Amino acid sequence: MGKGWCLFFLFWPVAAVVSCAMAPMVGWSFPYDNAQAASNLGIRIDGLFYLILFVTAVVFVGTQAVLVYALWRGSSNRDERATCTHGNHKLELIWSIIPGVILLFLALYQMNLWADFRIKKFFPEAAVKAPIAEVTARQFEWRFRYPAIGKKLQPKPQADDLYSVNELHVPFGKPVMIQLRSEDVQHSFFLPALRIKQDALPGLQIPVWFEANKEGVYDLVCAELCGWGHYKMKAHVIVESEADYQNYLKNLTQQQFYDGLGKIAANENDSESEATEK
Ligand SMILES: [Cu+2]
Repeated sequence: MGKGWCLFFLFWPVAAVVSCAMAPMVGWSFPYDNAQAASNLGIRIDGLFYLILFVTAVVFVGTQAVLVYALWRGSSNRDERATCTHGNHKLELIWSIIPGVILLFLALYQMNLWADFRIKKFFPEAAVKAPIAEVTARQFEWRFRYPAIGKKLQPKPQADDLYSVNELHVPFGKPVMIQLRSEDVQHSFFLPALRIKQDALPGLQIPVWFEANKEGVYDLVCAELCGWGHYKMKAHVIVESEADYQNYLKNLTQQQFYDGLGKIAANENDSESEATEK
């Protein structure tokens, strides 16, 4: 093999490392221009991601360096011949034990985060006691059912529940929980900016909690190929102050229970009260 080929095989790993290092600068990394995750849990998940990226990067660079070295040495001295070896016990042990130890470390290291994210026992108590909404995924939209102001979300729909489609409002700076359902096929509730992702399965009600740490409008998408209109399941989560959130619920209540005669009815009451005053 000529030196040209050595350079060719050197070029690709170098290009991979350089493009990876540049990714955050050109917006190829995390969503929203590589902004920090919009939830505290998301920031911890990013930390785990960077740790795994670091470990895999070290292994990748190390193995590629050895490969290029072997190619270069082989192409430099035509008299030197490689020897064929088989079943090197020592090597087998080294490359089994080292990855095993690394994987075991990662498995143990992420357990707390996994528990906080997925196991209901570890969810913040306030969020578990008062889920803010039931989220129902269906072909092809997201439906949200909030309890009436001052009431708790019930498993079955209530007459005074509030509804919205493709727009979920939540207050920021406090943990909130939703009950996730699917009306038909398997969907997946994905908030990229908050690093929250949970499958929605027919017949199950799955609790999902998150705590948004920044106000903003974030994408809510379906991360499961759920049918021809899968791409349409693009909704928004509006993270706002507690006051704005309460206002939203009030407006929703007014809109939803407006019978189309509200103003006339109010005028009638006025004239009646005027009549009684006279
Ligand atoms: Cu879907």
